[in-house]
Amino acid sequence: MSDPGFRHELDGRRHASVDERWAGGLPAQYGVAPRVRIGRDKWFNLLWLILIGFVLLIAGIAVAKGLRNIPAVQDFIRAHPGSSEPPAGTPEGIPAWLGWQHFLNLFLMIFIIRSGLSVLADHPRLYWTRNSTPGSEWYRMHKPVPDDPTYTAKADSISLPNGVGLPGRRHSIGLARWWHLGVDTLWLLNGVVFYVLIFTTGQWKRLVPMSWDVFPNSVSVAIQYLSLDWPLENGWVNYNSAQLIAYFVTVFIAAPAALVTGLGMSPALSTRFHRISSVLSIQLARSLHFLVLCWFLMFVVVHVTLVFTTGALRNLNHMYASNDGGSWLGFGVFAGSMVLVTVAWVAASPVTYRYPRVVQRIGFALIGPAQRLFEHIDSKPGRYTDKDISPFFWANGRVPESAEYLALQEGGFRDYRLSVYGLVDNPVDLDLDQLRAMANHEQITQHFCIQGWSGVAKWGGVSMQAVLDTVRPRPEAKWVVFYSFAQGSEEGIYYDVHAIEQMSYHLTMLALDMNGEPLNYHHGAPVRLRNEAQLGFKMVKWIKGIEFVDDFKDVGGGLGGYNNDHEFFGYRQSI
Ligand SMILES: Nc1nc2c(c(=O)[nH]1)N[C@H]1C(S)=C(S)[C@@H](COP(=O)(O)O)O[C@H]1N2
Ligand SMILES: [Mo]
Repeated sequence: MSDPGFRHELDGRRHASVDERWAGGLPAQYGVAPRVRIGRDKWFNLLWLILIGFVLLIAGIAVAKGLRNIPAVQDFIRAHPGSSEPPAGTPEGIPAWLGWQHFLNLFLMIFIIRSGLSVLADHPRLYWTRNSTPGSEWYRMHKPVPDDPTYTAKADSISLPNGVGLPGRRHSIGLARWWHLGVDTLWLLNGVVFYVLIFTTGQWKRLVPMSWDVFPNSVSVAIQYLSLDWPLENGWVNYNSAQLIAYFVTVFIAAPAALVTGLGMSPALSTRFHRISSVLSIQLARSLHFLVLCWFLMFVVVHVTLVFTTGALRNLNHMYASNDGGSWLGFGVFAGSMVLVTVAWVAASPVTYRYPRVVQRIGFALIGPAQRLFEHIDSKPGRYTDKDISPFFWANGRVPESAEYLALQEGGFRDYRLSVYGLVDNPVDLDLDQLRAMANHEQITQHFCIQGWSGVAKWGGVSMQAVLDTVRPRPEAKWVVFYSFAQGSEEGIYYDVHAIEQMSYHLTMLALDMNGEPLNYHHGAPVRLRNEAQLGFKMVKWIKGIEFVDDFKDVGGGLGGYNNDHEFFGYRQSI
């Protein structure tokens, strides 16, 4: 075949660090204070909550103090002093393993929360439905979306300061995700060990409410705390009812909900398990995931405040020295652990910028097995119908500007040829008429961008299986490379590599039409890929060539895609 291929148009470099010039050297773009939509188009700035919360606290204290002068309330508090009797056989005290797990949990959650905020900042809007229509979000921390068809989802991402986000900079979603998903696996592991140990040692009895009187008791605790006349506590033996409910919700509701809502954003799982994904859409999952974060943040603030105001030394001895004494030992251990936390907190961003490939490798070692596993799940057709098609579909990426492409576009793509070559028995150059003459394949599916937005569209064109049947890949062909007319964010053309296994999936196709019209310029004219088991960045737009290879280490930077070479993404992105 005469075609020399497209590899020479790729950028052969791969980035090893993040500096000022990285990702086109785009300046940081900061968003606005978080706000929530009220009604149609009024926005409430959440910073007001600090003031409102303070006022409510003062008012609550006044009310509670008043209540305690009422004889009926005094009777109520006498009848419900604040805690239920612990069930028989409840162990006393906090064992050392629990202290260790508590610390590990706290330590890991810092990085999960920071990187999670960075992920959110990449599409700083939350929606209740799977359509990510500008203006329909219930939460945003960015200005309204401008009415401009060339505005991309990438341009809409914002930066977070280094110490807040992880890594904190614009377009570093790849690194944010390695942190988030990698540390998640450690956190889940810690959680599994915790579950096993609490159920084998009976410690669970201290965390699970066993009688209905936790409710009146927790009301009583709230009145006592708010009236600033606090009950006598003995957390070594038994938690008060409000504490019990808070711990129960955190351990048995919030933590599992974080996992379930996290997995609800996976393209591979969502396109396979329709029953679940029709209820838990990616955007609902994302919104709930955010609310779980809000719970954890609220919990941390109240928990830490109360630890320090209700007998700090004794409380710290419980969790950090497993004893019930009043010495400074627990405080010492706690202070030492905080030094570790501070060093890790401060170092995380600069270390990530200096050694992004190390972060990527560790992240992949941790979450890679799950990503590989989910990749083997063939997507299931038939989830969506015409009425599900999203009214708005974000566009992303850098449009093609080469003379080569513009000339083809000028001629209505009459001279367009799709070269399919490499390790195949029958390499072909297909024009659009030939592609359209192949069996028509149509699907209505949901797109999952790595940034977090989604949209449903109807795609028409050719199933990848039909292309395989035409070119007949050789047994050595393991990977399929898709080359674009468009440049990536920096040097070289955009490309991405897919496992050959996924090319035969039900929902893998070359799309020529979107929602019944030929693809437009922004969405990838004349041909783009759809592989619904993967995230959006793998679906190359403006395709000019497809090459079958046995290995991708000699393609571009060798990491399996433009974003992997340049922005530290991964090549398996089923989650
Ligand atoms: N050539 C090329 N293809 C690309 C991109 C790109 O930057 N260049 N961006 C990807 C990303 S990140 C996404 S989310 C989808 C967006 O497709 P859409 O613009 O049709 O929504 O295209 C993918 N394909
Ligand atoms: Mo994307």
